[in-house]
Amino acid sequence: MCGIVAYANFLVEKDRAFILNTLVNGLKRLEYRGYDSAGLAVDGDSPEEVLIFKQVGKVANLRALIDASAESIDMSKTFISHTGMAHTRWATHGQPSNRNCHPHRSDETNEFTVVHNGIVTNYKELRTVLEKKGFVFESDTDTECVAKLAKYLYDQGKGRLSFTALVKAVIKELEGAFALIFKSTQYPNEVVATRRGSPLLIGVKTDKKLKVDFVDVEFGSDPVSEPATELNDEESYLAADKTHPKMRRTQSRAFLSDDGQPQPIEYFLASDASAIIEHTKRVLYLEDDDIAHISEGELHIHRLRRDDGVSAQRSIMTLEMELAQVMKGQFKHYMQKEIFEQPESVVNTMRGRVNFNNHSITLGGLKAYLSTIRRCRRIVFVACGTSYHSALATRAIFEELTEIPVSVELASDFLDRRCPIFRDDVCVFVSQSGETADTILALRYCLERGALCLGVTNTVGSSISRETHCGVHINAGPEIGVASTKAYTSQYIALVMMAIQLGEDRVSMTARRAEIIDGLHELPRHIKEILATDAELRQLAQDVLFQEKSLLIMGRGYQNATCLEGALKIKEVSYMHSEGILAGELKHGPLALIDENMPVILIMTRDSLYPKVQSAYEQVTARKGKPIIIANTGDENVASNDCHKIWVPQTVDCLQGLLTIIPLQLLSYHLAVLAGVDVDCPRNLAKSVTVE
Ligand code: UD2
Ligand code: GLU
Ligand code: MG
Repeated sequence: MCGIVAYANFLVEKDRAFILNTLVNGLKRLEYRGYDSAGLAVDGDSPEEVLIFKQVGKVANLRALIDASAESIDMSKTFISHTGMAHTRWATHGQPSNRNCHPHRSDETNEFTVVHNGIVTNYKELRTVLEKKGFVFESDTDTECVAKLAKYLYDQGKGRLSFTALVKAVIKELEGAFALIFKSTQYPNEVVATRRGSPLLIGVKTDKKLKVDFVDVEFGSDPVSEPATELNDEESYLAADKTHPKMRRTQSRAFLSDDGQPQPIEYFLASDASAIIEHTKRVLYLEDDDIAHISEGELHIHRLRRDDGVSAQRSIMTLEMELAQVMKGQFKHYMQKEIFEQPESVVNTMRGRVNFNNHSITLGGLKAYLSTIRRCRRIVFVACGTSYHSALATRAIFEELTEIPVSVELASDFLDRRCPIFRDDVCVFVSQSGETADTILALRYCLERGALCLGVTNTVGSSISRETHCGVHINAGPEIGVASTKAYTSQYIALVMMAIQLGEDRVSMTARRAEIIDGLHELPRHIKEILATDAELRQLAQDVLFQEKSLLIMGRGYQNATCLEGALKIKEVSYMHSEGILAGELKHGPLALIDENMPVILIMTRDSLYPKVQSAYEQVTARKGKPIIIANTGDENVASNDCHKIWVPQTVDCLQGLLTIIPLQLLSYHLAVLAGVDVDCPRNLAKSVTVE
């Protein structure tokens, strides 16, 4: 989820200070993504030695740690060829701490070192197996098992596997998502990079012109699938692979020199282009299950499996973008980037927790507390702002699946009222940062009264995560834009998963739970469909809503929370007044606002309340209002209406709010851009509200 940088020089002499600087500066370029700790690995003075530096907090702290070691290590030592790698971490498994920092290693001699972005979901099983084999783990991370597994398989193969074959064997065992870089004292000056579901690219820097602008993918025979006995055969293919590397290699056409002699070259590997763009603009993006091997100046790309239908060439592209542009990728603002990240972030929230085949959910953080929670008198959600809306959005499904009374409280008001709280209450504190001051105060208040306290947060190691008895990390990755977008959808999903798990002892609701889990499965695809309508939404913002004074967003039932959250997005980033209105309340006041000039968005998706929302539509149009309707794709009744429409795919009622919020996030973003607002840092607001 966070940052990876690696650097390999071949026949280009560099000193240790330069190499360390290159890695640290690369990490600095990735700082904008957010992270909680940083680390790196470079060669020591002999080929058997690897130096690892790790530090919690900012990259500057890592820099300071390295500077402080300048006395004891020779910064001017030069390397003609070398590979080093670095990482910024956003903890998902294990607190942010020095021992959980990457790189992780196979053993005390640092034989294999690894940096990793993502989540290995089967790490527990791997860890158990490796512990049985005698490996002693040093961290709480999922990543460490990758380093240990590499060593285990290396030893199994009696050291005869090529680095590529070894990494192939490693990733065959991994489930989940990863971008990984491997370094090893067994393969000096070599590096292997691989990915599945997490981005990774390779920048190439050489004085020579590349012969061709692509690298051929090598589908050669797959050493790890050879029979195991092969491993023992001295003359085996594998032995030849390592001892006579040149015999087998076909040099990539791109790097062929005229005289066939090796040529000086540098490679920069990174999880995003901003880390390397200052060094080279020629980059190649790896595909899932590519295994890139850099050795002796050559780059070879292999596939995990042969004939899997993936293109046989990786093109080397020239990045034309300037640094500032690259930082946000194709996006102009973090808010926009984070909105568009949602097809992936929602998957990360579910990763390793949802089994779509047998329709079950396991939230590791709640396991030990399930029976206590099920016995509680009521569940009280406490949160502020967007997090409060995520609790509102899931209240009904919580009540339905658990049959426990649920209340949802704004933290400040909860404290003002000094709400009665008892030992048999379960209180759930929702906060993206885990540092929201009002929510923390409410948490301490409930702890004092003996309630069981749960946290739902995006930040491992945050105050709320630490001070609650148990909880769920939403694993949405760092969120930088002040207006919360991907954290909202991830919180929403985390709460739905929680409700499903709490209700799993109710046989009568098995089908309902299965239906919701199927809905969760479709979610990324549905979100992508909506994101694809962005241009239309921008047009709508420009033609219809921009420069209006006010905007009312109406809906009911499951969509009430969407109305409130949508209105919050619009006011916080575009400064336009906006109000979310429960459609059932229209005739009790808000209807007075309606005339032909008042902009209204009405959420009219197909659920049990559809007829009631239709009546709200009638009430509005009868007053000459012209609502923009958010409706389900294919709703002919809405299609025939003479009004602006925003289409969203239909899903299970309790998940529909995950989809209806997306066009509102996009509209608020476009309205903000049109109004010239600094979208990522709207006036008067802070990302994490740590004051009361
Ligand atoms: C957790 C651990 C992981 C491993 C795994 C075992 C972390 C961050 N994750 O992943 O290392 O042990 O379980 O299956 O270490 N928690 C709170 N308050 C909160 C959020 C979480 O107390 O606001 C607790 C939670 O009860 C659990 C731990 O923190 O004990 C980690 O929660 P998680 O959601 O990351 O859990 P999981 O199973 O994904
Ligand atoms: N899951 C790994 C960890 O918690 C990697 C997290 C990341 O992507 O930074 O250490
Ligand atoms: Mg805790």
